[in-house]
Amino acid sequence: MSDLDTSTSYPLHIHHHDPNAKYDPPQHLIDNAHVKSFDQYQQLYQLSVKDPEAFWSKLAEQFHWESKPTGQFLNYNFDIRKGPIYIKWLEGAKTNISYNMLDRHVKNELGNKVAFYWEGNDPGDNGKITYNELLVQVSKFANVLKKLGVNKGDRVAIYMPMIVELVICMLACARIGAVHSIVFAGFSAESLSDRILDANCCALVTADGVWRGSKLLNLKSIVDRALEICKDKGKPVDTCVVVRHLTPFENSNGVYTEDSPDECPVAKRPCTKLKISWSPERDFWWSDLMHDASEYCDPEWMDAEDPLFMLYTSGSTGKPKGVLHTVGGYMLYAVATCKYVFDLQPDDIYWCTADVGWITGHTYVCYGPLGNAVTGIIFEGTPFYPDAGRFWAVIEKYKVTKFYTAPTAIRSLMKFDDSFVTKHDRSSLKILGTVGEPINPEAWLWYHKIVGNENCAIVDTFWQTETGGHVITPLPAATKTKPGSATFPFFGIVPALLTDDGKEIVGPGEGYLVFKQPWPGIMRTVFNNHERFEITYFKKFPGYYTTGDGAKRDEEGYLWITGRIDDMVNVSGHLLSTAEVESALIEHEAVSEAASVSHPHHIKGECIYCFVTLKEGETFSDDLVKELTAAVRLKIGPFAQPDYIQNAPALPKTRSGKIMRRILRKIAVNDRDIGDTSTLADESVIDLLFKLRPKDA
Ligand code: 6R9
Repeated sequence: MSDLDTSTSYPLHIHHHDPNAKYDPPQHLIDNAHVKSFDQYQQLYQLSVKDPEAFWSKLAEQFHWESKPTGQFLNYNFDIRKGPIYIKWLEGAKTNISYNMLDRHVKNELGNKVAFYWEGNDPGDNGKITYNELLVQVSKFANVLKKLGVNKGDRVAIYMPMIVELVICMLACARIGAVHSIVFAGFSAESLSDRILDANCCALVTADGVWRGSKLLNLKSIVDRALEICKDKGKPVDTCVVVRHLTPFENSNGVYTEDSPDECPVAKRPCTKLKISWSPERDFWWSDLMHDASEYCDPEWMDAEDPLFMLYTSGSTGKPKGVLHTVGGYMLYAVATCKYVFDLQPDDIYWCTADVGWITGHTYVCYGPLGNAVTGIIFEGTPFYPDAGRFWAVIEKYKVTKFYTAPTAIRSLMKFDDSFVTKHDRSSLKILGTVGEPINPEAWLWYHKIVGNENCAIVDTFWQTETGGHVITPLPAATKTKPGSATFPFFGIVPALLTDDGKEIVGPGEGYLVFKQPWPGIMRTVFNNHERFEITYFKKFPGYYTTGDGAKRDEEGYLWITGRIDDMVNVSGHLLSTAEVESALIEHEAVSEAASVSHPHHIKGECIYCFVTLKEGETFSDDLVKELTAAVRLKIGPFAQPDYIQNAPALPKTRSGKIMRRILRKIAVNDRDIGDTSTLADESVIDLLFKLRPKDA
């Protein structure tokens, strides 16, 4: 049986509406759109794939380049049989992305435009920053970093909530040529330390704490534990910069105590009693460092192929991969995809709800909107706080025109009465985007009908940390959409569907989704492990970039992503490897073996279902389940918490000892139709495992 059988994982694709029903682009978008028709899309697309240089050099003209490319515009090898994989766009050209996000707009007299509105967790907490002000803050923090000894090429870890300082910090790194490595501030101390160690970061920037909904997170204490681990492993981090976000200004020795003044730095109201500890030789308050930093900082002119940032993504072996993106190509691609897919116009108020700790936040909260000089929103809160109408309240408050969120958020919000949506004025909305996982048609239709009032284009954007930006997506004024389909390739993308033995499927069919040639935003390597890059993405099908997703093409050429075909689980749009979860379980003293698989979940899309085999003499109990759940939360982070853990006295294995996850996926959903079991070493385990399924599963 082929790996492509994902039918058990994706019952969300229930097509009880006509799967070929098509939705026209809204008329109001067309007149002013960058791409006004499907014909125009096709013409531009043909140019983009036949003559990438002609297409991308035109788009590159809007940016400032300190000098021109010295070599070929595009130089690459995608075929591992011919030698090492490499991808180089505009090699030798010099630029700086922070200059292009900020100075360029200020020079074009856009300095007084709002770059970001900041909307805090509490509806009363908000702020804004203009392009002028952002340039000043970025320059100051760039000088701070230099003073702390951060040099071009050094890695800086960032572990921060959704506050403006997060974007300031990213751009400050980019300004001096340091490589930012952002770790989502929901990861545990252990995950954070793993990433700091792998990237060999010289400094860490964080904040004291953050409220997420009604939950308080003491980020500094997590950071303290992470840095403790780094020290224990012989690689101490000397510098930790802390943004004062929640704790009030200090008493005389700079440390907050229970009797410190009681005013929050974010808002004039009583502050959170957050206790933080301080290592004076290592820890610095952001505000102290910024106090006398100079407002001018010349950008470091970077080669287009110099690294810009790295971002960890789960790998199927369990160890996360440091995906590396470079300055020139990523800038071109982030800015172009954002412009075309959201059809950005000068007066847009653009809101991407993703956390900057994920790639969607990198590209579509920070670099994409800034590069297009639009006004964005940085949102610290959650969709449910103070109530399930928060998204729509924020849309009303700022008159948001382009909105981008995840299917998991849509599914969890559609459970509530529609009045949570409809009581807010959403007439400003024009385009609604989704990303992170396949969107089921029911959720798509609710988004279109209830949120969009049938007046907005829906863009279902398929892409990956590795692709840097959208790769399969509709264009809002050009593409007729079908609910659940990511439709057609973006400019420069040549998709193909392959059979298990690597043959291209022409016309309708289902197969492995691969890409045939590079686009500017594709990752360049796995940090410090180029071999892993080649093996993961270029080995299975030589000559192609392999996404790891399956897809099908219908009679009209529309592409429908069917989901991961490797051992990955997509929980609420966050990719996790099953191996990562298993290794957290196995660390528990009662566990001898563990296997985890994806299980469908009506809100999260997928969740984690675990099978654990206990050591001799151990007994399975509710308490043990609680402990194991806590172990995964602690090791990876709360979002990775399994929904089901079942007792498995034995696991179904092949004769060579490989766990047959395909069978475990069936058991997890109580599907007795398990297919071929001829390679199983012991068939009796199957019945036993069905019997031991948890009652609530
Ligand atoms: C941007 C992002 C990548 C994986 C990807 C795929 C899934 C993302 C999707 C989608 C169906 C969409 N995915 N967008 N599946 N339709 N519109 O999410 O990056 O965190 O690296 O995840 O997410 O499985 O391979 P990342």
